[in-house]
Amino acid sequence: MPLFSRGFHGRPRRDIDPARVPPGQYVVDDFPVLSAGPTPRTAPDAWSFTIQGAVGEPVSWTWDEFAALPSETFTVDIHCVTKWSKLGTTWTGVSIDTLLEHADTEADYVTAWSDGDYTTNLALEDIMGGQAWVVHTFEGEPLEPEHGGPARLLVPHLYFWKSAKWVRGLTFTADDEPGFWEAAGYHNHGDPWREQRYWSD
Ligand SMILES: Nc1nc2c(c(=O)[nH]1)N[C@H]1C(S)=C(S)[C@@H](COP(=O)(O)O)O[C@H]1N2
Ligand SMILES: [Mo]
Repeated sequence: MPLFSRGFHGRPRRDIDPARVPPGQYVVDDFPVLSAGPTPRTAPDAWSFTIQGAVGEPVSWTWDEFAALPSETFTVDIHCVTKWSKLGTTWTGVSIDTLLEHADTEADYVTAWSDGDYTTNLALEDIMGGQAWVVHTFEGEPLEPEHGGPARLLVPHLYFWKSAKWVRGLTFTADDEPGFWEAAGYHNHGDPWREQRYWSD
């Protein structure tokens, strides 16, 4: 007999380190799907990734070329502005640092753009230095279309709307240009530790 019964008062959670949960968030075990529109289905052989805009020369990779770039497997916590957080998610993809070795720019901002017209804006300083990736694998499996497959941006230190699903490229811009949710009232930066949810935050 276990010394302590689990009882009927709710399932005890596996140990959650409260220091990993930003203010106002709760931890989920499932993986909710949040999409502003229908799920685009771009086959890998029709997929490419492009860096363009305020760059010396635009650069583009096909799926096979992208798959040949050095990749990383890493485990991070993700935080959605609708208040769920998921701890310890493992992804494989190419870091933005690796991609930017192929681009020449003096611009400070990017707009990530996706199949289905979604955009989100990011400062370069938020996506360099091992902070952001284009990922194609989740928990060792190809990323499901609902979660952004064949590939999505992952910027785990910002609210999850910055992690554009079905991402197809980055456009460098001299000025910071609000993306889809940023133009609709979400915070321009979106740091979960500072609860930067909406414009007024
Ligand atoms: N292209 C695209 N990317 C997107 C979204 C979207 O609607 N379209 N939703 C964002 C929001 S608000 C969140 S919380 C996460 C949800 O990712 P998930 O569906 O894998 O949980 O994707 C972000 N990236
Ligand atoms: Mo979200």
